[in-house]
Order: sequence, then C-alpha cells, then structure tokens
Amino acid sequence: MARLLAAGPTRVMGVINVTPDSFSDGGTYADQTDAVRAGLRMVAEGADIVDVGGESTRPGALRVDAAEERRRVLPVVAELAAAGVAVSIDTTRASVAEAALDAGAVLVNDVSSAADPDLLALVAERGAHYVLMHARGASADMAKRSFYGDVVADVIAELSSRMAVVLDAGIPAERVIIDPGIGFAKRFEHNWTLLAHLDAFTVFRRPLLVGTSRKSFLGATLAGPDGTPRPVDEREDATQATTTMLADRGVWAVRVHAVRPAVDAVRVVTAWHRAAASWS
Ligand code: PMM
Repeated sequence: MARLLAAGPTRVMGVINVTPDSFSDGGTYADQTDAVRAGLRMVAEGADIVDVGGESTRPGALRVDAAEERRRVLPVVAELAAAGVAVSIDTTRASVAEAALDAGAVLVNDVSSAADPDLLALVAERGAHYVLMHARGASADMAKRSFYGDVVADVIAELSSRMAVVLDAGIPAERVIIDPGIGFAKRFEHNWTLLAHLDAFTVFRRPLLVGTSRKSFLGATLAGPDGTPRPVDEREDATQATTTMLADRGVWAVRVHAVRPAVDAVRVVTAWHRAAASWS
C-alpha cells in the first residue's frame, strides 16, 4: 500500500461486485471463478487495486447477511491476493473485513462512514489502510437524507467529525483515504457541486478516492429529450470524461468498472501534464 500511496499519477481501482443485484451491470459477477478472472484481467489492463464487494450499495438495496457476504467475497479476495494483487474489501462489517484481511486484503473500503466501532478497532489492530467515505446511513433509505445547506461545507464537516472517530479508534491518519461518496445520500446537483469543488477536500491532507463510474447522476446528465435517464450500460463514455477530469485535478484514485479506458485516460492526462511542465 505504501507504494500505491506514494506521489504519482491517479491510481485506478477496479470494481468487482460479487453480487447478483449490484447497481451497475458491468463489474458484477455472481460466480467467484468469473470474479477472479475479471480481477486478474483488470490488473493486466493496468488496475492498481481491485475492490471486492459482496453487498450491493445501490440506492434502496437491502442488506445480505454477514455469512452470505463472506461466502461471496472470501474466495475471490484469497485468490487475487495470492496472485499478488492489491485487494481492497468493500464492506461495512467487521467480520467480513477480518476474514478478508486474513485472506490478504490490504485496504478496507467502508462505505458506512465509520459507523461500526468494531470495524475501526479491527483496522487499527491490523494496521490496514482504511477508506473513510461520506455517507448518511444505510443505502436502503439514504435518499431521504439527501438534504444539505452548502453541500461541500456539510460533507467536509461530517467527514471531519467521522475522521475524529477514526483517529480515536487508533487508525493513524497516514492510513486513511478520504472519499466524498458520490451518489451516497446525494442528489444530482450535490454530486456535481462536490466534483467541481474537490480542491476543498485538500483540508484533510489525505489521498482522495472518487467513484463516479456509471452512477445515476451521469445517467441524468445524459437524459434524453423526454427526460429518460441514459441506461447504466450506456454511461461508459461519460465515466471516461469524469475520470479524465478527476485525473487532471490530481485525485489519488478513481473507482471504476471498466479499467482499461480509465488507465488510458490517466495516461493521456499524465502526458498532457508532463508536456505542460516541460515547456519553457
Ligand atoms: N460506490 C459504490 C460502492 N462502493 N466505495 C467507495 N469508496 N466510493 C464509492 O463511490 C463507492 C464505493 C457504489 O457503486 P457500485 O454499486 O457501482 O459498485
């Protein structure tokens, strides 16, 4: 992980959802063998990290039980880690995170915004890295909490208070990655305002991870003349546009379903920045 956090171009985190019901069609693998194969392909395409999740966080999604979540993700985490892949476990549960760390995961991607003290204690004890993502409660009913005064100030204030909880639990600041939680308890305009003001998140002095891939705000942005949102499987080009903008702004990593085009976009931005820096 230390190497991945060192200065450098925007990293690409590939998404493997081992769930029958995830928000996005691509990136979703109901079968562990397919999931492992897909993870290895992502790495061959240039992914720096593979994020494995066994529970859908689609708005309105219902929870699966912990045993089922472990059953889905563990073989995938174990096989990818054994192959030398930097694996992140996308879970809000301590028992799943513990088993995934045992199986070789190096990063705990917690979309609950540090809701579970047991999960934080585990991460502290194991010396793992931790993603602190902004959210307001569980996916099942987060839409009803998507009200803000100044969304940028509110999200930063809420993340700051959660960061205090994370530090209190014994996780050192150097192991924390911040994520604004695009699509989590946020409406269309909140997502765009946050993306347009990511520089405000430098107050944390921590790497920034951003997930826009195929999310509904992109579907709404590309809506047809009658207002019908662009379907999930037709949001890939828009995702490359956000990846390009995010890489230009120097975020630490993007979380995406399609790795190859994201890696290409980052390489193009890097070449552009190099040319800009070398001109005199
Ligand atoms: N988005 C989803 C799931 N996990 N984790 C982080 N850190 N950031 C995100 O934006 C994020 C996440 C939901 O997207 P999916 O269902 O397409 O994986």
